[in-house]
Amino acid sequence: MKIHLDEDLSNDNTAKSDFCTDVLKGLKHNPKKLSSKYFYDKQGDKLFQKIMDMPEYYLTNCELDIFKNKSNEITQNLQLENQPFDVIELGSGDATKSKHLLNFLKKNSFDFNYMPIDISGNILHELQKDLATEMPDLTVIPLEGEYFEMLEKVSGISTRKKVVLFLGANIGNMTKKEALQFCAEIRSRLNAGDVLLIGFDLKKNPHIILKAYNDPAGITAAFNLNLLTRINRELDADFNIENFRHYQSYEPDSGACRSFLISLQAQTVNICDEKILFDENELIDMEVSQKYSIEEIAKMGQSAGFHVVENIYDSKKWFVDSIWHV
Ligand code: AVJ
Repeated sequence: MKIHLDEDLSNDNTAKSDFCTDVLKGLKHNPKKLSSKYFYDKQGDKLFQKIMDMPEYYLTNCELDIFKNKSNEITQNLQLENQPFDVIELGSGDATKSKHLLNFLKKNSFDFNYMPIDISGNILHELQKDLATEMPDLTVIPLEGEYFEMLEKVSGISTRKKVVLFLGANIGNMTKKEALQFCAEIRSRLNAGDVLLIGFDLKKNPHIILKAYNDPAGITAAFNLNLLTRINRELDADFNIENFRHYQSYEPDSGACRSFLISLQAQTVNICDEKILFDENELIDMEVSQKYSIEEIAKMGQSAGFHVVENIYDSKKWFVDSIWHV
């Protein structure tokens, strides 16, 4: 049985004006900032794919290593017993990693449905097609929309135990404070017995981290600059991409790996019928990719109201999927 529940939650005009409001608000802020959640248009998806294929970008392979080789260990820590459950994945994308766990669970005859949540209806559609051939026995219930809204929706259609996956170190794009709020927000939508499995990139040799985001081929730079191109196209703006340059930093003590764009000259940019002034060398704060220690992860889980049950590492111990129970 396949149920399709996605719906168009926003028409194009409100989406455009929300984007506009957000961009203008960010660029009027001091220091200027743009949200990395807007990186992922069609070209941005392609560039992120290229990033994941770079030898320097170790994160994907580390987490894939965990799901390929430790799905058994993960399963043992989900306290599944004999009850049916829902595997809910926040930001599933093409589910490259989680597929290994889903396969393991199916092979071991667990009774569960898979509910991928993503803001890209396109990606969900592809995933659904893909899973229909690869895992025909799996019931897939795709949910298109914002994480929290879709979590509420799940509670409306199912009362089964929830196993929530939030992979890929996507939590790294939040500041530590935002990340804690986010986890507490998830916690408030879960019940006793539910589980959150969350992927964190760990603090490690700072050279390794910086190289993953400061690649010599300039793919990460293109990924950042692509947001200006997107703003030009979607918000009738006139950024001259050549007048901006990517700068990456990593602070080993705080664990913040940060992307900036530097304005190479004093310039004015028109966006949504407004003028935004840039000084020479003025920065746009583009993205944080926060790295954590195991202690910081444990503290965050507890502060958000979870029991931190287990940490599953890749073979290099560079990445962790942390399992938290309610
Ligand atoms: C998708 C948020 C995990 O921060 O590592 C990769 C995005 N940015 N290179 C990350 C990203 C630059 C990525 N996440």
